[in-house]
Amino acid sequence: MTLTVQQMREHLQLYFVMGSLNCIHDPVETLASAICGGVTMFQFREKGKGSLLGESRIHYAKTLQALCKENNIPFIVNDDVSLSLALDADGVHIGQDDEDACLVRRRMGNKIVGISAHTLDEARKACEQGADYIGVGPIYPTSTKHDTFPVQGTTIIREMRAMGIEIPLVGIGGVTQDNGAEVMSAGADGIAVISEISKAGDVRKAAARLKEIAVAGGQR
Ligand code: TZP
Ligand code: IFP
Ligand code: MG
Repeated sequence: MTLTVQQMREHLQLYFVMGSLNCIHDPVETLASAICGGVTMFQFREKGKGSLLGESRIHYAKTLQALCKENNIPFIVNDDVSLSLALDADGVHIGQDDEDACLVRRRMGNKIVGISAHTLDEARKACEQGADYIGVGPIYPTSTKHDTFPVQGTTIIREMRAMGIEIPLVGIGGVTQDNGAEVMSAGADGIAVISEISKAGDVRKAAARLKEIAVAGGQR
């Protein structure tokens, strides 16, 4: 899958990140409902104490990947380049502490490589290293990830855009139906969420509402 920058921006509109531990409903049903609601990209982020391991992790990943494939939604693997390649996934998302980004770009060929960036310098470096998009956050307080960078608010997105960072960008961390519009108007191409979808009583409805917010807020 080789995407244009414009297609990348469109896929980022509503980026659903999920692990089985984040779900209050069955994870496969959660993703299916989220897709019905309109998510545009998916990240397999199966991590933490009690997450699936070994064969069951692979089987589960393949089930979610098949669901994404049927719906033309890029399936991105968090952290694990080898798993992404083994599954022939659409890409990988790496943080600043993961494998060297230039090496990851080489290993992934022209597949999607997303990088977490917390500062202007990290954003510039991610661009040089060949990232297809960056994830910026946490924008708001979140209880989903504990080892996060300090909360930055939407200012960091505005600053990156003002300083000429044009790369496709999503805001992540505590993004909800109430604040998603602020993330978009700061200059993001999309919003990335875990719990606002994975812990919603009505998953499809939550995703549909977030999608409307992302589409209405798109600036480029
Ligand atoms: N990276 C920065 S914040 C975060 C990740 C993976 C967690 C986002 O989860 P939520 O539930 O959408 O706040
Ligand atoms: N950003 C993103 C993304 N995913 C992560 N796992 C992360 C930061 C820590 F949504 F892809 F941008
Ligand atoms: Mg990581």
